[in-house]
Amino acid sequence: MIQTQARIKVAIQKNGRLTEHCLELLQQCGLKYSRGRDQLIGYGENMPVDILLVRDDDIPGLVRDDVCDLGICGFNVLEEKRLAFASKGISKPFKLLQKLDYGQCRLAFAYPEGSNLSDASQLNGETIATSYPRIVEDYLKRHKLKASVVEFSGAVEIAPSLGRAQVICDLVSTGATLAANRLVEGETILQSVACLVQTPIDIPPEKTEWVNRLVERIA
Ligand code: PRT
Ligand code: ZN
Repeated sequence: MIQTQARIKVAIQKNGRLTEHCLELLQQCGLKYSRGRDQLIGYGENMPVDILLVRDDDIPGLVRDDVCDLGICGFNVLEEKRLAFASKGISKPFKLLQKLDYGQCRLAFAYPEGSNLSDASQLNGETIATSYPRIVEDYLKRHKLKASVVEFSGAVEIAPSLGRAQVICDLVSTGATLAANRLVEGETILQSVACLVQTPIDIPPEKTEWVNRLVERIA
């Protein structure tokens, strides 16, 4: 391992859809790392770069707080967290460096099959279930629609059959999950892909060379 005080930390998803892609990308950048079983840090052996494995939802905050220099997560998560930071008066919580070529999906409304709802313009007075309440509320505000938003942390597709909401807004890639839950896809409100972000805090000079090198290699 290269011994230096100035090790770069890159946060990636611990266990999910983006994990393998992120590890592969870092390996393609030439990074060799060692990681014990169940360890949440991979230590770079040939570069002063360590990998932190965390939940994707924690990545924007770790980058914003400069705990990690770089992070990779979905644009959907970044945008939801950006709006959360903005509501607390914190602007520019991270620098979006690059969109990557994996993790493609869209955040879209979906309506129960056979319902009289089929279009976002009909959303006034309805209840929408989503894991992305801030993005949905922002959309409603921009389109001057008044609907209630109820937050689900997962399995959003079940909300209409539970009677909890008439409409959902969730991530879609193939559409198979919507079909299996007898939901019909509507408007896309956000296109998403995995993104590389950097802390908004100035990178100290002893780290800049390796941060730049890594960012260039990823590009
Ligand atoms: O544990 P952790 O919090 O880290 O993981 P997570 O469960 O929040 O995220 P994970 O691993 O499911 O997804 C990570 C990221 O992958 C997301 O934030 C997106 O940026 C991206 N991604 C790409 C997707 C999908 N495609 C996707 N299809 N994330 C989720 N889905 C889900 C969707 O929510 C729905 O339940 O897959 C289902 C729909 O898929 P289709 O193919 O049936 O349409
Ligand atoms: Zn998550």
